[in-house]
Amino acid sequence: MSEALVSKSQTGIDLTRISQHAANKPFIGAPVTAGQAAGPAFDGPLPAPTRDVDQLKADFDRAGYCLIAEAIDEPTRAALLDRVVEQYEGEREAGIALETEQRDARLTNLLMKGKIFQSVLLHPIADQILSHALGEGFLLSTLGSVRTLPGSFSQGLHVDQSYIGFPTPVPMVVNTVWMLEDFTEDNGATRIVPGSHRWDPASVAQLHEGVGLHAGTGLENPPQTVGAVAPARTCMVFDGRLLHGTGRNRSSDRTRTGVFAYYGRGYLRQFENPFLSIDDETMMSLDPEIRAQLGYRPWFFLGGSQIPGNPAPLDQVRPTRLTGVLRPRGRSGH
Ligand SMILES: O=C(O)CCC(=O)C(=O)O
Repeated sequence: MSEALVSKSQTGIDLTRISQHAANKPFIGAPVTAGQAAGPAFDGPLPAPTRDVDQLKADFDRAGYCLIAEAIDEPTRAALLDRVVEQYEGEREAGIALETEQRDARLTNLLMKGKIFQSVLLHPIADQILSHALGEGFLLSTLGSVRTLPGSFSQGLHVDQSYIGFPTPVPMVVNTVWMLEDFTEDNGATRIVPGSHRWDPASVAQLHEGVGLHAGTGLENPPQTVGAVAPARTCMVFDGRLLHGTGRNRSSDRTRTGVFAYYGRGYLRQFENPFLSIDDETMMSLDPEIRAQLGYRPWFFLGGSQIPGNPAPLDQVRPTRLTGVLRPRGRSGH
């Protein structure tokens, strides 16, 4: 991958030094300087896992994240973990595993890598938080996994929507983390800065100017962060403006595995282009509602088929009846 992905002039954020980082990670965000807090310390109790939807929405708004208790059942958790581990080993053996500065184990494009991954989508509670945060018609932007390994490094703090390049009064993207193992202080629980989604945009913009400092140096977890510590089967939902990053795994024998389903507003380009990343057979095997979340359903008049706002047929990968060149009888042309 070439050095510069996007220049500062295009985005307002200098991304020129994160090419390797960005190439290796499914959940892009410009890393920021981890040193000093750029906003007020979070005031109030940290969210605890719950299934109470009103509480979850309140936690999300207040702290920038919430924790859905027992979001998946045990057999699903075990099957997801098996598939992640097996797939990663397969990719490693094939010589195509992603190499990250953090030295953790990552997978992308999971809809292509097993039916089981559909089980973290269309979740009755998570989807309520997603529409609360992103409005109706949100899109699945990418589905991947991150497994920290004993000794793997912390990741640079970042916000998941930094490529947008300007502050937004509402989240443009939201990430969900499906914890397949306990997330602990020792094994690399995601580091977060509670309340940072509401920090003064100017301070956050300043932090973005700090792009360049990055993890992968064996640094300890950034000082102003807390670990998103929670038991396996919890789902953390967090605001795309929340500062966060993978934690350092300082255990000698524990891993920490999460599946990350990342969503954006219905009018925002997806991280992984599903029409280029998912083959036809897999696309047709998906629940139609998942296909709708991948972009088969228009968002108002955006993303329609042939006519603005016209939904694509859901019984085929691509519409087969497309109107091409037509002329009145008796007229010829080229
Ligand atoms: O692994 C984690 O806990 C966070 C992952 C993340 O933020 C990223 O890959 O951008």
